[in-house]
Amino acid sequence: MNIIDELEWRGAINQQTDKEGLRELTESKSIALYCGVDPTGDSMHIGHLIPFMILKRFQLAGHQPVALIGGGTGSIGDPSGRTSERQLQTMEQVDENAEKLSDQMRQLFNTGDETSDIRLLNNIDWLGNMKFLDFLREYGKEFNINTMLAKDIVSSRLETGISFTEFSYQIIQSIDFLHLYQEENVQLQIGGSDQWGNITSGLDLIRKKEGAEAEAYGLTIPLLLKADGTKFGKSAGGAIWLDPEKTTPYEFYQFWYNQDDRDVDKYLKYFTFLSQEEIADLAKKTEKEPHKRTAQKVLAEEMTRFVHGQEALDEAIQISEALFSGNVQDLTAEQIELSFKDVPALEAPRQEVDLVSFLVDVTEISPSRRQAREDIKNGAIYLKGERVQDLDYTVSEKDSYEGRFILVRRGKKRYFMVHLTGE
Ligand code: 485
Repeated sequence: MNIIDELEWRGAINQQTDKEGLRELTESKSIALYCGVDPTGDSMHIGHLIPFMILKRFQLAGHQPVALIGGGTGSIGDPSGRTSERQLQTMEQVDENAEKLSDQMRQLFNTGDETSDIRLLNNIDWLGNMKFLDFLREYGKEFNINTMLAKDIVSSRLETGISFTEFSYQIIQSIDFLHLYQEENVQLQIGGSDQWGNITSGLDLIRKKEGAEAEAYGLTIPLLLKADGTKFGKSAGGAIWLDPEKTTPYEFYQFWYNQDDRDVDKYLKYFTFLSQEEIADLAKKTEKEPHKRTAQKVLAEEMTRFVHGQEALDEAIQISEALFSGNVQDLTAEQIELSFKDVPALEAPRQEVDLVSFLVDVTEISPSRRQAREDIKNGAIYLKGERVQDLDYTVSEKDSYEGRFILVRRGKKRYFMVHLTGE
C-alpha cells in the first residue's frame, strides 16, 4: 500500500498541500522528509512521538527521514498554540535540552544500521551564525507582512500582543525548510496540525527562491481527541513523558492499558506498527470480549516496548500482574515505590508493636480497635501481600521492604505505605 494511503487508513492525516502530487511523488521515488521539535524542555512526551513515528513509517516504506532538533528555533520559541509570550530560555538551557532530546531521538529511532537510521540535524548549525542584515536582505524581503499577520498563530495574538521576536518565528522555520530543500533534498515537512502555518510559510519561501515548479509538500497530523472529548496524552498527573525518570515504564504501560474501549482501535492504528489484519482482529476482540482488554494489552505492550525496550516492558507487566493478583511479596522495594506513588504515605517508628495498635494508634489505618479486630478476623488485612489473621501478631521490621517501609492492604484494594522512621 502507498504510504499516503496507509497514513490515511491510520487516521494520521489532517491537511496536505497537494494530495495527488505527494502520492505520485512518493510512489515514483524515495524522498527525503523532515519533522522538527524545539528543545523547550528536557524530554519529549507522547504528543511529540506521533510525527516521529510517522517519519519511521516513511522510512519503512523506503524514504529518508530527517529529525530536526531546533537548537536555533528553540532559543526563540514557537508562538503556535500559545496565548501569551514565552519567557526566553538561556542558550545554555537550550543546548542542554537539545542534547537530551537528541539522545532520546537516537535511542528511539536508531536501528544500528546506518543506512536505515533517521538522520539527526540541529538548526543551530545554520541559524546560529546568520547575520542580522543577511536575514533581512535574503529572507525578510520575501515575507509579506499581511500574509504573516493572517496566520492563525499571529492573528490570535494581536489582541494580547506578540513581540517582533515571536512574530519572526515563522520566518526562521521557513529558512529551515528552504535550507533542507537545497542542501538535503528534503521535499516534505510534517508536523502536528498547529504547524500548518509554519509549514506553508516555508513552502512559499521555497517557491520564491527556487521557482514556482519547486516540488515541495507539507502534511499535518490531526490532534487526537478521546471519546470523552478531552485532549489525548494527559493523565491526571500531567503529560506522559518518554523520559523514564519522569514517567516510569510501569506508569507508561498503565497509561496505555487504561484506554477506553471506544478509543483503543484508533490508537492501535495511529501509534503501532501492527498490520491492518492484526488490528482488525483486535477490534473484534474488543467487541466480543471487552472485559479481557486484549487490545489495550497489545497497545500497552507495543508502546512500552517501542519506547522503553523489552526488559522495561517485562518489568511493567510483572508489576501490573503482581498488583492485580495482590502478590506484592514478589516485588522489590523499588518496584513497590514505583507502583504505589499515589497511595497514602504514612510514617511509623521502627519498633515492635501488636497489629491492632499498629493499625489504630500508630498509623490510623483503622478507625477503632473494634474495627481493626474485625478486619483482621475477616482476613481483610495484608502485610507485604500476605493475609494476617492472628490478632496477636507482632508487626516489626521483618514485615517491611528492605527495612524501609511496610505495605499494608486493607480490604480489596486500599493500600497504605508506612515508612519506618528512626534507626
Ligand atoms: O524547522 C523546524 C524548526 C522547529 C520546529 C519545526 C520545524 C518545531 C515546531 N515549530 C514546534 O514548535 N513544534 C512543537 C514542539 O517542538 O514542541 C510540536 C508541535 C506538534 C508536533 C511536535 O512538535 O506543536 O504539533 O509537530 C513534533
